[in-house]
Amino acid sequence: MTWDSFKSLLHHDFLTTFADADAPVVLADTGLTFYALNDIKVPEAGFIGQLAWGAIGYTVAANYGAKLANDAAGRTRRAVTVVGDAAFAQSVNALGTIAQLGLDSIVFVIDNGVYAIEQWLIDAQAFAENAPPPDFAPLCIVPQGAIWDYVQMAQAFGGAGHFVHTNDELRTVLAGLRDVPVNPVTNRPTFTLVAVNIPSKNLPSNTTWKVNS
Ligand SMILES: Cc1ncc(C[n+]2csc(CCOP(=O)(O)OP(=O)(O)O)c2C)c(N)n1
Ligand SMILES: [Mg+2]
Repeated sequence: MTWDSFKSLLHHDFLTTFADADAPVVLADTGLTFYALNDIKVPEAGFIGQLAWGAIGYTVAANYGAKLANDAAGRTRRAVTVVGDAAFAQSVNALGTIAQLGLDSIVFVIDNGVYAIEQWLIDAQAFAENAPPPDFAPLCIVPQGAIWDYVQMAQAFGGAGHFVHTNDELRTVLAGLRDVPVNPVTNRPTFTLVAVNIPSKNLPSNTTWKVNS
């Protein structure tokens, strides 16, 4: 899988299956997630991203803020977060609140094992195919992804979880996202977490200009 294939499948196999009036709101966290998604085509008021503060991890909690605001305005729109693995590690507990509130949110965690945007900023050459080792600065490694079990974590917080490693697996999960899981305790809708494995060295095509070929 690549950032570009993820974006393409998310767009064509899920987002465009909605009418404009009930189109999901996409929240792109700070990191490569923002750069990968900042040219995605969405209906009006369908995208949240912010680089003013640039804090990582806000889109897990902002997910239910966006959902509740739309509900209050009488609009039925799902909130879809796309968040990097390091950013997600800052705010994972917000999943519990989404389950408690009974919301049908979706959270894609991009499991690339690195603070990719930091490496891209300090030395983008590490992303080149023939870059000499060490590939990434030690500070850019995200340990959580290797330790955490995203599927069990989703279940523990009261939602449903998937882990996809290929485009076909992602297609299958996207096709099932319309079936909102129900939490057995609250008997209400709950979130779906989808961990998406993308190689550390992969970049969205709109960021590769910084890597000398
Ligand atoms: C609260 C906070 N802590 C640290 C940073 C610095 N920072 C910016 S991007 C980033 C790494 C993001 O990594 P990840 O979420 O895995 O995204 P990727 O670029 O790998 O997709 C860090 C640590 C920040 N912006 N905000
Ligand atoms: Mg990352």
